[in-house]
Amino acid sequence: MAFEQSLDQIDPATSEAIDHERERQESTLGMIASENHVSKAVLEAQGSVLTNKYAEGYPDNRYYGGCQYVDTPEELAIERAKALFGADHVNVQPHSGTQANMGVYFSVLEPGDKILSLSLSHGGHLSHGHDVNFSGQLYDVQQYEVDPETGYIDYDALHEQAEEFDPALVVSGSSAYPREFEYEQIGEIADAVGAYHLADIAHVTGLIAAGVHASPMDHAEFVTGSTHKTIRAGRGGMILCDEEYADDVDSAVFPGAQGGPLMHNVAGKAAGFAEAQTSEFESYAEQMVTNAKTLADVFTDRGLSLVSGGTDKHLLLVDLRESHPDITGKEAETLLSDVGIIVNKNTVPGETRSPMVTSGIRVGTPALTTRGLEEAEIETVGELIADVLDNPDDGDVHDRVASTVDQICDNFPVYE
Ligand code: DSN
Repeated sequence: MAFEQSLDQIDPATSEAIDHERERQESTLGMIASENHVSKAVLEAQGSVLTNKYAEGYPDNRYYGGCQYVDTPEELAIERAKALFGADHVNVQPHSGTQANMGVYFSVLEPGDKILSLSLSHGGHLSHGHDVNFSGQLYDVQQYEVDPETGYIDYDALHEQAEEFDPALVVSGSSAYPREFEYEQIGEIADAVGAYHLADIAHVTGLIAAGVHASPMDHAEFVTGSTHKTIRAGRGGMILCDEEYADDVDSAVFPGAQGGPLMHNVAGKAAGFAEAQTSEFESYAEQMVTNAKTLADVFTDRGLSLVSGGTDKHLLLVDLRESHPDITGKEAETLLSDVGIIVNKNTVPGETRSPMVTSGIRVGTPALTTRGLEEAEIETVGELIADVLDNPDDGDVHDRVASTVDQICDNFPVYE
């Protein structure tokens, strides 16, 4: 009976693709800043029979029968997130960070309301009001930028802009800004203009959970995040907020923006949050940042230019225009991918190339740190990256780099 058959019997092509992807993850150095390797426990939860269950509603208040067991992981995910982030109320049902932002917008904004957020090419995110995203189409969005000289957000300039624009919501948070956000200052700016403050901590959930970065909870009415990046839990998003917004947020997520929650992912969030409560996770989060700072030092020594001159977190944004004007971000991504180092091309502040070409690369340490790489190995990886960029046409260099990448991957397996 087909129902009893394994994936490779039913669908060999898909089965093979999964095997290849597992092998690709083992045999390359994943340095995409938003990616990580989840534990076997999180994989088990996400691959469980919870995928079969519909559970519209919230614990103890569902629209369908048979929800007595799915309530447990959702309640645990909520309680653990409350403890990790110091939140009054948590919703763990958003399918992604973007869905979490949608939930906040739908809870307190009307179409046409004003949002002030960081520009995508200066490190922001599509769901913060880019015109190709629902957020830019539904709301009246103005964006702030980093200071062109320093690469840091200029909070005085942001305050002036907020006074002039008079937004209903100010968004802090980013996908490619290498510095810690000053949540307190942004909260004060939002208060001064009568706006809500949404802190989107998607990239730094793990750093905040571990206490490596300060929590925005006291300075923002809403905090959103994705749950599979630095925090390494089940894939998806979450919203944290004060109790007074709890009902509005919950209704905005379901039934406002979503239907049935993905209970297997909610269970993955519960499992990952349990891991994030351990001292081992604190060490992991500290090491992610140490590794990124180590990488920044190597890159700087090798003449690469970093937006803002370095990093406070798990990622670096390399601006290639000065050191390698003839290599685009797209070409750098391909050159590195060919030797087994996986990064993504990224726009940089003042970008003149298209987002599909770009002048920069974003490089992150979450996945390598999960594999166990520390400063010594990260220094090697940094030198390998610089070697490839400095010798884009030298096959001997590329062969040497690829062989060292193989050795590192063999020495630091993900699951085996
Ligand atoms: N795609 C994610 C990133 O790479 O930062 C954000 O959603």
